[in-house]
Amino acid sequence: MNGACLVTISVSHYCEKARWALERAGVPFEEVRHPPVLHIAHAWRAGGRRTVPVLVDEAGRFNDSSAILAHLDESLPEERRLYPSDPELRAEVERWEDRCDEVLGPHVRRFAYGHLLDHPTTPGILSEGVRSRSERVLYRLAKPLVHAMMRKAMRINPPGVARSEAKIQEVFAEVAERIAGRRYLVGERFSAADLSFAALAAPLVVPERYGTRLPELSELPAELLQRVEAFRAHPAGVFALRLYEEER
Ligand SMILES: N[C@@H](CCC(=O)N[C@@H](CS)C(=O)NCC(=O)O)C(=O)O
Repeated sequence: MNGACLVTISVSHYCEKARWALERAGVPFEEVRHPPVLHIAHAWRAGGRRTVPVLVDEAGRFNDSSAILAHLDESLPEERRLYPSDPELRAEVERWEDRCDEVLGPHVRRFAYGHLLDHPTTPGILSEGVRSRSERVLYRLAKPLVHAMMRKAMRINPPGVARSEAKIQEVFAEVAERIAGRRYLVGERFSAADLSFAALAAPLVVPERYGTRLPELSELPAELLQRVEAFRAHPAGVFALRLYEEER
């Protein structure tokens, strides 16, 4: 194998988490992007389950963003690692990472797609950087079906989107409380907790350095723009934007 391969849906914030960690670790890799739904066969083939990101490298196959971060950390010198060597601090980092992966991530995704799935910028963003011409064509032709499948799988409907917004507010409040008077979520330096929070919150605050194209603020529908502006002004949103400025 020549180097590492990251299988993604390019705009996915879990894929952004893995991409950020790979770039930060200085590991050369090739990103192979697929449109949603059409990604499933590739995710199964590469990682044995339907979700992306999947990293395939000489050491094996890693089919979860946290497993990818932990794997990359093993080959980094102590001072560049995302997980502290102190077991208690590490457990704390992993608790924040799990909270972001299991609660923030799915709710941000449903909230964002709830507002944007029918938006004119979405087809371009979901096929951004997809190399396979046949996949691009297939996505374009099957778009109504693909989007209907996404709606069903993520239960994207108005009450669901409202519940997701409330859950996001809950996690943002926890993060704001935690970072009051501190620079990072855990300990004195940037960790997997911070990276996970920033990457998984990114679609809400639209950082300039997101690793692939997000809609411009000026393109957002008014109702969503109003919420994005509020998230960007929230202490947890300010924290995510600072992490992107300083660490991405
Ligand atoms: N816990 C997983 C979650 C990954 C995940 O949910 N990926 C989404 C992309 S945002 C996905 O592949 N969804 C497509 C599907 O479930 O078919 C991780 O951290 O990697």
